[in-house]
Amino acid sequence: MNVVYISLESLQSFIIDYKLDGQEVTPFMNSLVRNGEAFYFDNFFHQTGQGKTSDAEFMMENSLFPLSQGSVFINKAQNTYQSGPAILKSRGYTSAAFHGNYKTFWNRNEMYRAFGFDHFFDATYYDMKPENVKNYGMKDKPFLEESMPLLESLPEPFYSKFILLSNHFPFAMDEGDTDFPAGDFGDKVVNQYFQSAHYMDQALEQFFNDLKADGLYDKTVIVMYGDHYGISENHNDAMAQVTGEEITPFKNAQLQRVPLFIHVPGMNGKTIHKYSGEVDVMPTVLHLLGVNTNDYLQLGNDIFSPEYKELVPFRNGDFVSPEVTQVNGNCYATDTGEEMDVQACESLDQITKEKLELSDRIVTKDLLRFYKPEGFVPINPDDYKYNNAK
Ligand code: GP9
Ligand code: MN
Repeated sequence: MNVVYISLESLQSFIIDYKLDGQEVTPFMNSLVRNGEAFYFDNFFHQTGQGKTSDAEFMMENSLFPLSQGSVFINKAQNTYQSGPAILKSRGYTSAAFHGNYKTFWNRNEMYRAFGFDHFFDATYYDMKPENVKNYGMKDKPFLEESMPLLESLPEPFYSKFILLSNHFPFAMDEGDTDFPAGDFGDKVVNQYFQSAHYMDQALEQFFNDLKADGLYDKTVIVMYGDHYGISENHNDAMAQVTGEEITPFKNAQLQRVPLFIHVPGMNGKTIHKYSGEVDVMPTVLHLLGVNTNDYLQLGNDIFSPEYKELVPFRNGDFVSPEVTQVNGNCYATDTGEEMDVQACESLDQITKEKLELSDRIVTKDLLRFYKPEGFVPINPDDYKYNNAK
C-alpha cells in the first residue's frame, strides 16, 4: 500500500456534518463516512504547541510530543529520529512531502532531512501566479492539481504528505473562489471559516477523483487530519452562536477536536468514538501497513487495538478522556462538563505528565542517537538535499 497524509489546515471537528442555512459545509468529507469509504474518528484531538502545523507533522512522523515552548522543527532539527519515512525506507518505500510554501518555513528543509524524506516539493515546484496564491502560499485546488503529476512520478510504494494551506487564519477568500455563503455570526473570521472550509472540501473531492482516475485510490491508505484549531478563544462569542453553547474553559477543551479520516482500501470504514490524539496516528498507520512497532520508542498507541487506553494529553499538561477532562488543572466530568474534585483527575494527570516528561527527555537530550532498533537503518541527513534543479 502507498500512504498519503493530508494536513487539513486549521480544520476543527465542529465543521464536520455542520449545516449552514441547511447546506452542508463539508459534503465530500461527510460522504466519506456515510459511504463507508473511510474511518472517521470523532473524538480525535490535536496536541500541538507553538509549532502549530509543524508540531502536528512532528507527531505524525514520530509519535513523540512537540516541545512545551517554541517549535521542535526549529530547535531540534539536528536530532536523530526514527520517523515514518525512515522506518518505511527499509521496506522499499520512497517518501515525499508536498507543500505550497517555501522549504525554509518552519525549518522544514532541515527537519525533513533528519526524517529522511527523499523528496520535498515546495513552492518552487508550483505555479505561484497571483490567482493561485493567498496569504501563506498555494491555494488548495491548484496545489493538489499540480501535485498529481509529481505524485505519479514517484516509484511505488510511496509515503507522501500534502500540507494544505488555504484554510488558514483569517480565512478570507478571493472573489470567484467560492459561491458558498459566509456565516452570519457577527464575526468576520468565523463567518469566512465556513467558505474556506467548504473550498478545502471541494479541493479534496477533486484530489480523490484524480487518485481514482489514475488507479492509485485502491492501493493507497489516505490519512487526513486537522492540524490544530483554526478559531481561537478570541472568537468565543461567535463560536457560542455556532455551537449553541457558551464556550467555557471546559467547552474550549472539547473544541480542540480535529477531524481524522483514514481510508483503507478493501476495508469498510465507520465512525470510531475512541478518544485519541495526533501522537496515536503513526503507530495506527504502521500497524495497518503490517509493521511491528514494538522496538520503536513511540508515545502514542494504535487506536484500533482493543488494548488502546483512551487518554489524550495536551502539550500544557491538561488532558481529555471519556470520563474526565482536565483544563488549567481543574477537573471536569467529560459527559456533563460538571466540575469535580481534582482527585478524580489525579491518576490520568500523572500518566499525562509521565508521557510528556518521557517525550521531553527523548527530544531535548536527543536520546534516539543512542538507540538502535533491530532492523532499523539510521538516517544520515547529509544524504538528503532539496534543491529544485529546474
Ligand atoms: C506554512 C503553514 C502554516 O508553511 O504550515 O503554518 P501554521 O501557522 O498553520 O503553523
Ligand atoms: Mn496549520
